Amino acid sequence: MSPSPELHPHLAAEDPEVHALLVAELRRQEEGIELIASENHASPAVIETMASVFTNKYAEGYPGRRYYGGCEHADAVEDLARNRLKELFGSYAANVQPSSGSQANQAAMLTLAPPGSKVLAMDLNHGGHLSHGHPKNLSGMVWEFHHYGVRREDERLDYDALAEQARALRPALLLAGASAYPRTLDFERLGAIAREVGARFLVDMAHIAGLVAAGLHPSPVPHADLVTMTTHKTLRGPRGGAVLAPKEWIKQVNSAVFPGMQGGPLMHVVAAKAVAFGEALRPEFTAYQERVLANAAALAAELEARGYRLVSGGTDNHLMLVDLRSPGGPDITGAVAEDALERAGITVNKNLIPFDPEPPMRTSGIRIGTPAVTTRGFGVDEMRLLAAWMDEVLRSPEDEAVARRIRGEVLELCAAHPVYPDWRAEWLRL
Ligand code: DSN
Repeated sequence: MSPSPELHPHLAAEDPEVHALLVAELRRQEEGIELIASENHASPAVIETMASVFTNKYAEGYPGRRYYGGCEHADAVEDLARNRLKELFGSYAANVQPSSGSQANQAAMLTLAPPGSKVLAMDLNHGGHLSHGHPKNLSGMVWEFHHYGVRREDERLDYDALAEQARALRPALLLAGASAYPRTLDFERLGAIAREVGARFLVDMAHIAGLVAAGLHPSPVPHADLVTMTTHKTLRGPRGGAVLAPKEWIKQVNSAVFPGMQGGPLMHVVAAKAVAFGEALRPEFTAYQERVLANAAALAAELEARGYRLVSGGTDNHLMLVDLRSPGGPDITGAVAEDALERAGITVNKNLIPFDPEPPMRTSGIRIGTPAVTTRGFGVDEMRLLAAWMDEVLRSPEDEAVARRIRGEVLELCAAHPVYPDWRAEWLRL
């Protein structure tokens, strides 16, 4: 049956080409299992808010001090977003305008470290992030980055070695936060190291913001000068960034975001951030984050029971890194695994593991996260199924019959756990 145009009638009439792509993407998300650790499914309310007339509004400046007229509703919605975010994390102040996590990071770094100064951050090859000083990222061009990593023996951060490195380097800024580190970060210890060497301390909590909001990961707010985040990962809001600041830094942060980094904020996204932060303040959000953790622990245990080695021996948070090349595993690259799982309807990303001999486009590992599948209602029973399916595909990555059979099972499971039940029924007519 062809898709119904009812939910986007104007788009369907005006631009059937884009409408078809939108429908195809909805179908891909509905009918596939999303295990990319940095992705999630935002609520219909968040998505509706993004598709709104706030996109038309220029609002350079901040509430009460704009460079354009007609900002009264933009002011009100940005105030709502800021106040909800402050309440969520117990922060003195917040800036909700960064369009991405990278821009939030750049604004925070501009605030805390003069261009050209030394910054000590986690190595991308050990789970850090591109915007933490990769030479081809703006951060690596503007600041002098040095990197710390995990210990070879247990693949965990070595805080003593990090402290030694910081004492020798005397950086202007210590930056903590990761996109592929499955263990709890000790922000108290990291803050103490920064203070000891006279560095400012910035935490990028993009991946774990939802867990921190729910009180399930220690908060960096008491220990850091500034905290940045994205709003679309565990926090389950619209795609974007934000900065938390104490009284002493907020003026500089605001001017680093605008005019430092950006012009007019994306007001439709700021409004959607207000909606998402409102959702995160409800008790159901804490229960959701508890299930994210329970699912990650269950999936990790199931994979280990099937012979897979997990980097650092498991997970404390929403993600795990699977080493596919170690004894007991399928001995394939991350790239082969990503492709094979995709054909079976399971989406993951290939990921370097610490000390990986493979290049980033091949890798020895995959990263798996549970935020999105938990949003659609998967629980521990579904984690058992998932581990069994993944194991079968990964051990026969070229076998099209296996991929086809498991694709069928994935479709059935997804139909039992729709992401957007109304849209699925009315729009896809599934
Ligand atoms: N690239 C994102 C991730 O997948 O972790 C972080 O920005």
